Amino acid sequence: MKAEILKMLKERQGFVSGQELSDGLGVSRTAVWKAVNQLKAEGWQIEAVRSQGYRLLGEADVMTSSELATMLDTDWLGKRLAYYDETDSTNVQARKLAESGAPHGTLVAADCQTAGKGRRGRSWSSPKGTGIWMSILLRPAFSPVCASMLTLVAGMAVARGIEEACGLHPLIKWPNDLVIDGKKICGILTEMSTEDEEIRYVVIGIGINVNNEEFPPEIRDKATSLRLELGRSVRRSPVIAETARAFEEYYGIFCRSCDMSGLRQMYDGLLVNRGRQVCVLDPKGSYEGQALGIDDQGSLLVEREDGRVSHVISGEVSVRGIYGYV
Ligand code: BTX
Repeated sequence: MKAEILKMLKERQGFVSGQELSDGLGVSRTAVWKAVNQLKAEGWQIEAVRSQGYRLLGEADVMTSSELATMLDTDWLGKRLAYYDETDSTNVQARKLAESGAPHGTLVAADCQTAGKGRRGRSWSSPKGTGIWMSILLRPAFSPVCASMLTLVAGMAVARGIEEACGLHPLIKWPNDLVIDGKKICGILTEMSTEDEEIRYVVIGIGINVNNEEFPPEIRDKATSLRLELGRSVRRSPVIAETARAFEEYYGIFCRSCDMSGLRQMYDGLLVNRGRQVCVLDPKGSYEGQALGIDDQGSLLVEREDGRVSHVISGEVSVRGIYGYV
């Protein structure tokens, strides 16, 4: 009911009477009053005037399940929503939900993570009230070998979501980071559970720095946030909503061929490494070359000095810029 009240208040510039809300929702005026009080407690500024009703005063950056539910304009992503004020890791929670039968498209989001995960045992800084820490649960029918490409699909969706929601243009550092001005704004962690060569589920974890004003010393030089780039705060739920919408679109294109062929050109246009000298840190021997773009399987194409082109597979190696992180 909170989500519906919020929607009605947002749609109206002025006051909505308690009677109108209670008639529209088929509940008592006391129930409306209680729900409005809960919304206020969540941080919404709602004015209540005895003879006129309720009016939304400002758009706060509150992230609650009712706020997210009103913002999401998707066909299947986020129809089931799990929201936590605080949790260890949304990927961990999404995996638990998957194990207990949660459906394809379940979206898990948190205001704060106490044990946010990066790749290979690294941690992800996820302080309260600052960022988007969310995971998408998928139950695809395609083969497990295709799953790593979902990281690339998600990266494109986040780039578009940020652009639509606040006008910034992040680029992708292959395969799983988004950067603005050479600094990391987003990281993506894709995890999968398989059985008998089939995918049971995939969890795509997305961390976006939104309103962080500072970072822990060890990442201060290489991390940034939308707020630091724009010089103003940004509401998180529209970024989530735009990202979810873009993800649905790109995932649909991906599923037609189960490879990057339909998205490759767009991906290459977002690739920060493209045309740059990179160092490929391969356990079998590091080498340098020029990043050309990706192939249909999502591998990074790197042209070496002797003209040979290597297809770098994500997960096996790291790619660094010659003069720094990108
Ligand atoms: P990664 O292993 O590529 O990056 C992790 C590294 O990035 C860390 O070792 C640190 O140097 C740096 N780092 C840590 N926190 C931040 C931050 N907030 N901003 C910029 N740099 C940072 C990238 O792993 C994948 C991260 C996925 C995070 C999401 S959040 C929702 C979901 N739940 C979860 O536990 N993880 C994912």
